[in-house]
Amino acid sequence: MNPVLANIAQCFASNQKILQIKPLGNGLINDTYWVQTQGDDFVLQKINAHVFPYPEKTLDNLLQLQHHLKNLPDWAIRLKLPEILQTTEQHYSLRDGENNVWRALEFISPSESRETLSNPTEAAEIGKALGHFHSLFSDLDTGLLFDTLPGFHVTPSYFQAYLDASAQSLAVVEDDDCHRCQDFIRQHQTRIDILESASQQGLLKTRVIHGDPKLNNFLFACDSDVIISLIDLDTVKPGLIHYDIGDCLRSCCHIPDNNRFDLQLAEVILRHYILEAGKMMTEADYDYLYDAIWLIPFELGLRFFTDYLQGNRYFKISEPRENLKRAIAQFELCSDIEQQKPKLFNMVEQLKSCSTAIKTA
Ligand code: GN1
Ligand code: MG
Repeated sequence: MNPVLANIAQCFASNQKILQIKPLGNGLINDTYWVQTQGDDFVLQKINAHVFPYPEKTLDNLLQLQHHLKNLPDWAIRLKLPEILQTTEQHYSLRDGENNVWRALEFISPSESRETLSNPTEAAEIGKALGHFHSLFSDLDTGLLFDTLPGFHVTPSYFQAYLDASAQSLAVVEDDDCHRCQDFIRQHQTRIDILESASQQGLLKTRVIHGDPKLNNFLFACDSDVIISLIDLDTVKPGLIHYDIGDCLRSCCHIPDNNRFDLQLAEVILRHYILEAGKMMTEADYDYLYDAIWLIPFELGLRFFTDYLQGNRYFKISEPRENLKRAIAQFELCSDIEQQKPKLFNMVEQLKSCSTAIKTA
């Protein structure tokens, strides 16, 4: 066991003996560990301060969410959010000698995360869980949440960062793969501000969002299709539900072997999302669904590509071209979404009319 890590973990472990510390998950930003103790296990994380400029604020936001849930009856809550553990000195986080911020969270167990969806029942659960999350916090004042990551999912800001990076001397030599990415970005640049301009025009409402509802952030009960938790709450903040819907679908419906978009799964996820959260959705919310489904993978591709050009400072990598490959995969996914645009439009129209029928029944 790494003695430095063990020392930090012990600060959150009360008097429980620590048995083992293992890396947990495959997050690209924070360092996450599973701490096994003689008592309850917990999750230990070093928050990436280059990404989250005020790491402790992520905990303030989580406390706000927990507080909000305490005012709701138990039967109304179907998702468990992890509790924050305190240090022996009753702090929610600690700074180590190198000024890194560490925090510990409840290990929600028994549970499991999944990397691919294997059946429509799981997809339905994903849609329900995201809709339930949005509904649970739909009456939480967004002003109570700190913006832990300014500019997150604001695609025009990422585009500006890309232009700035491109104007400076690059950390890499441009090759054909780079040119493909650059061409793709150039061809689509007029669509970059679609969600932000709708938001600025007051067409889309700012609500409490998760920010990163990718498939492996939903925890399933073991050997079951039931979702019991939605984790990784650092990016919970005011934003558009479209960011979450787009992010959830780009992660759940991405077929990695060929970078195609699984329309059937998307339909199931969206239908169940709407069954849960449709009551808070407006006509305009439906009108921008296709744009969100296209834009969020485009944005992620742009973020990966910019990071590659800048020498991989943001996302963790295991080989130098990984961010370039990730960018190409996202852009190919976007192309497939574009190909399926008429079908996606039809699907949204049908979902909209079903939900109107339910609302007026
Ligand atoms: C990052 O660290 P992780 O994997 O939870 C990123 C998300 C991306 C995701 C892509 C704060 O999340 O926006 O969608 O990688 N989080 C942040 O895998 O930038
Ligand atoms: Mg995350």
